[in-house]
Amino acid sequence: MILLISDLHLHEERPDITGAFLAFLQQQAKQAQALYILGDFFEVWIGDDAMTPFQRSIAEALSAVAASGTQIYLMHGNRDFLIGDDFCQLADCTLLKDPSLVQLAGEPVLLMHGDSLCTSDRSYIRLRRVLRNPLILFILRNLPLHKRQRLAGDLRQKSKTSTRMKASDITDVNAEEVTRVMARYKVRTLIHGHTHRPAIHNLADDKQRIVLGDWDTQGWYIEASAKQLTLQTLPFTATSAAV
Ligand code: LP5
Repeated sequence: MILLISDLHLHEERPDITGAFLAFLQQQAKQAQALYILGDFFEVWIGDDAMTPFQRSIAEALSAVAASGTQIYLMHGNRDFLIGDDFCQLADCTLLKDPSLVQLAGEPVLLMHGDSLCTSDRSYIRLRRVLRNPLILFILRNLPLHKRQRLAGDLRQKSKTSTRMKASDITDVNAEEVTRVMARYKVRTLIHGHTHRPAIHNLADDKQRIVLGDWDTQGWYIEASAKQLTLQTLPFTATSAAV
């Protein structure tokens, strides 16, 4: 069995989410062959050199699960694209490119964070292009810590203000972009997060787009068995239920 999660937005101020995730690691992930984390695992990440004790403890929890035999794969999200090799070494996980093709439930499945599919959100796509430019990434990684903290805070603030003004269809994925990407990678199934709109969308030609939900009042994960993919919820109290 393989598990996929996205958008936990882990941070110290949400011990309920952290607790649910640590329980998920013990109760579900330890039994899995692999765990895929599709971005925005942390609320914000400003560099491995700025890792807090809280973030370090999460890396150690992942590493303990990896030691029990579960392969852990991590994809960047729009909040934590500065996660680098030091974190991955500590967590014993492999950084996954966005997009990545993997074999799940007997077929090739495309995994993405999902932000790059939101092509109607022009100002975000422009910002993404700037922030993911290798030269800008190099500069950001080498800024003094206090400057990175201030920049991340400013960006969050601008993003909150700007997102409130955007129509709901602007911040969702663009249907044409989904069709284009799925055709390019020749897949019947696409899995992503980012939009916080968990659902299974049945598309033309027997294709499907499965959207993982963010962890807020409950958790979301996909369980991939040898034959099928199921989207499941995880109540923050105890056991999980299929939807
Ligand atoms: O995050 P979320 O889901 O709330 O909103 C996203 C888009 N916003 C973002 C920005 C992040 O929230 C902030 C990331 C901060 C931390 C990362 C580290 C940063 C590095 C700095 C330190 C080293 O991704 C939001 C989308 C929304 O998803 C839905 O898809 O709409 O996009 C925006 O709101 C962006 C605005 O539209 C444009 C804001 C312009 C800001 C211009 C500042 C330029 C600074 C350039 C710096 C080099």
